[in-house]
Amino acid sequence: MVNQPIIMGVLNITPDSFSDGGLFLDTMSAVTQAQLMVTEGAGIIDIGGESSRPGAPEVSSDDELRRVMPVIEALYGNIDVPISIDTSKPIVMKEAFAAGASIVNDVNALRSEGALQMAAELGADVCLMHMQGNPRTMQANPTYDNVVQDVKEFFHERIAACKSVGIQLSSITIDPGFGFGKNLGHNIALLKNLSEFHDFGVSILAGLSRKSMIGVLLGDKDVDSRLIGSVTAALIAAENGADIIRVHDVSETKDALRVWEQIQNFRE
Ligand code: 7PJ
Repeated sequence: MVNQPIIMGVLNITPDSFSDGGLFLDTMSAVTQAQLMVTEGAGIIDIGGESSRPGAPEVSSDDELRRVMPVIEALYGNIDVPISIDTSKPIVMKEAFAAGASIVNDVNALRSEGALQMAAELGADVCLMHMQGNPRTMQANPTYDNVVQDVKEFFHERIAACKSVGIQLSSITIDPGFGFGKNLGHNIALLKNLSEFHDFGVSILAGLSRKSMIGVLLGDKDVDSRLIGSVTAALIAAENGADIIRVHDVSETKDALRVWEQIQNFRE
């Protein structure tokens, strides 16, 4: 029996996120959106206050906290799925956990000053995402010897770092970081070889939803026209062993995964 991956529903609380920017600034609409995603089948809600799209400006911890804290406080106790905080900053991790978050989703894989120690101190489940460079510059000229091997080496080092502070394998998820310092060929190689990341004995997360690689594969479709492409990519990630899939469009992705799971498990 295979189980369908868990859906992580994206809730961006930023004025400049590339797809739903500005829409959820209001706390109540963010809460409503999160509750809707849970009803539709999300098993985790991922809350982020720092856009990490290519070229995005840095956000201060004060601004990040101002964005995410009211939403976490309003959500905690009102949804029955874990809340993850999409941040690289230790202070944001700490405050978010005090308000009820239980997962750290860090696009910087706990490499920021103090982040590793904070995640350990909080007893957090962590998602370590691979990124080459930083969001300001990462898409300029991403370069790898062998993208799959290079990203695996990165996880080898980051998982060892987690173990050194007492974070156990069962608390770790890794994510190749589609679009984070990768060209189209890099992204496709990582998706086709996703199952290789199971070598580490940890869960795998894939985030492909509405990303520019989907737009490119569709002949430069803009972000509002990437739904079916995104669901297709989610299915391929499921087929290749993803345990968690991070998406904006929960209900549509859930339908695809339900069909996939039943077909996988059918025995003649
Ligand atoms: C990802 C993320 C991703 C993880 C963002 C967007 C850009 N966290 N945060 N994986 N992407 N773990 O929502 O497309 O791919 S921000």
